Amino acid sequence: MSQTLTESPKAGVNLPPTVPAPEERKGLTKKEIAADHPTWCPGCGDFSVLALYFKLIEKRKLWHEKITTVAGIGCSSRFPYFVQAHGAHFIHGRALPFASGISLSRPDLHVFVFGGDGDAFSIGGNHFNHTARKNIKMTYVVMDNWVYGLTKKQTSPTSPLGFKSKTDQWGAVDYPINPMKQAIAAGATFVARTTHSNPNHVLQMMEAAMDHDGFSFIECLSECVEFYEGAFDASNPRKGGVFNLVPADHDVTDEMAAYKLADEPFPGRFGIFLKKPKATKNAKEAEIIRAAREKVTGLKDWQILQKNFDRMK
Ligand SMILES: Cc1ncc(C[n+]2csc(CCOP(=O)(O)OP(=O)(O)O)c2C)c(N)n1
Ligand code: SF4
Ligand SMILES: [Mg+2]
Repeated sequence: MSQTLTESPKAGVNLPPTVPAPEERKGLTKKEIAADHPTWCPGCGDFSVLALYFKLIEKRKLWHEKITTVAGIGCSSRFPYFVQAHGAHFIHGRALPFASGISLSRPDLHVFVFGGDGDAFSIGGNHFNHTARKNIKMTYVVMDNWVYGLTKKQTSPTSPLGFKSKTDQWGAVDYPINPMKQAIAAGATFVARTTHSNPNHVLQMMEAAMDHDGFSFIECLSECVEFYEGAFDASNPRKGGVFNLVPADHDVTDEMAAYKLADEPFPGRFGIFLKKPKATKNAKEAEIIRAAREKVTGLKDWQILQKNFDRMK
């Protein structure tokens, strides 16, 4: 479902008279979509991701009632608090099942999920795999800072070996997961990588993800200046690092080629690694519902119930 939302499914029919007709309706401005003042530490990478989400909403003329912003728990997961639209700050690691319900029941909405590396790959790791394999339409942005920020510096599943934290005083000994490999292997149909330090690129990736019909995943490096300062310097040209794009001749439908890109050592590549068409669970469920409804066309509710009881005899 493309989200160039310049029209309402109820265009001109059920809108209350105070709401202008769709053609007169202007897109939201940042001022209208920004809610509370973000409570992140000054300099946190998450500010950049939020600002670009506002920009996306402005640019693509998404209206309040067409956006759902969902998150779990963590610094990054505070995201929905700061967006003046419908959304949910849900249980730690459980943002994806909650968002799946929204996506499957309201195909007219675009569902955005934001969260951290702990939320996505520790406690929520199971849900990540299953949402990806089901190809449920939504955009999931993991703001990866390689640490648990909210709980003040524990090792996360993406922390590199040797990272000293409150849970690994002598340095992390567990091998980190690679979010891009994980997403590709789990069956995500859109997999991209970006970094908070390149705003234009973040916006580009979010737009492309939003337009993808399926589960779109973005790993966005987002520095925790409090507990992992300098983690991503090697990917930031302003800090002496390199920002290498996915090669122009990369075939985004080639899963093996995407996996190879994901295997490059840090700072790796930035851009769209994988994008392939595949039927969504949304489309499959819609078909099941359509076929079930067809079977009972013209029947009254009590006749449908009677049919069910007859079948149980
Ligand atoms: C069920 C449950 N377990 C543990 C916690 C404690 N907790 C809150 S946030 C968090 C991890 C946050 O790390 P991450 O998801 O990477 O987000 P960040 O703060 O780094 O953005 C943990 C362990 C919790 N709130 N609920
Ligand atoms: S603790 Fe880290 S992740 Fe959390 S708001 Fe501060 S800088 Fe950002
Ligand atoms: Mg984190």
